[in-house]
Amino acid sequence: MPRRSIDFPAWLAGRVQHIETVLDQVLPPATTTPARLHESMRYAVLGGGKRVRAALVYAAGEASLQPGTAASAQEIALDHAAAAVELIHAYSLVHDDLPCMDDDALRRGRPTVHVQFDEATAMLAGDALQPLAFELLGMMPIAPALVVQGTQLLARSTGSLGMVGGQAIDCASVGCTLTPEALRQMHSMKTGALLEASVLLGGIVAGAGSSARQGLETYASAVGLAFQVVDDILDVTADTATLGKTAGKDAAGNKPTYVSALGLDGARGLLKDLHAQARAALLPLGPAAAHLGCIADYIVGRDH
Ligand code: GRG
Repeated sequence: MPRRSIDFPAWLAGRVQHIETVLDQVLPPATTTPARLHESMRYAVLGGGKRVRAALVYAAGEASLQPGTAASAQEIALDHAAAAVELIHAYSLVHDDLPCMDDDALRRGRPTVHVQFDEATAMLAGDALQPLAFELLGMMPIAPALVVQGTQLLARSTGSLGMVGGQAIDCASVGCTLTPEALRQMHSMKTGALLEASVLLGGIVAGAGSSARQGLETYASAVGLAFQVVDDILDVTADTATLGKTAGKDAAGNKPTYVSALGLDGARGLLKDLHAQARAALLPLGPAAAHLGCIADYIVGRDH
């Protein structure tokens, strides 16, 4: 696709600022009973984050917009969809950080929710963020058939056949060596499914036709996987102490990663291929998909 001259950093900063406002508005006020639960939900969601998933919703929406549809209704629906994927993402991070999972004390440079509040509150915060996401989808002011499609997509992508299933495989694989294919399946469910759903949700909300959806699907699956490959590369390149790690395990010697399965050069090669696949899939969508192309560049080139 010929690269349009666009100011992507300014677009992204604008979208990030916008979704922060939307999230602030859709979350219950910290003063509403039960106040501690609402405070913890707000803490989990509003504490920073790159907002990649929201940006994917907006960019896919732009790429798929159908002439003649009421712009304001579509904008509201995209806001709801973008907020929904960020709420689900926040819930997954809160639960992933719990002592029964990764037992992490820091997230986004601050104490994790169970450290800042307590374990039961963190569990409930995640539990409450998830239905709030689906409530937002249910309130999208677009054709009911599209609301149903979007809701089903997000439910499927985040359940046992998607994100939660991927997490279950990840938990079960601690201490094991996974083949590159098994690793791909685990990550495409655990991390890729929500990233993919973000792209497809943007397309659905904006009324994308079947050929546009096909391009979005190919783009989304390449970008979803690329995100995890970058994460694994960053784990190693940001930590020289990992040089002696065991094949198939992460820096802590526990979890399988792309670097441990393919080596650093192999992982970088895979990343290059995925980037090219994502870019090529956007060609039929034309210049309207420029921001999606830039997000692929951003994901591949990110350093945190
Ligand atoms: C516990 C239900 C449940 C699911 C957990 C996605 C997931 C499944 C856990 C996240 C664990 C993790 C750190 C995975 C690595 C890749 C990843 C999703 C990183 C965090 O996403 P970013 O970088 O985070 O988009 P920000 O903070 O920018 O939103």
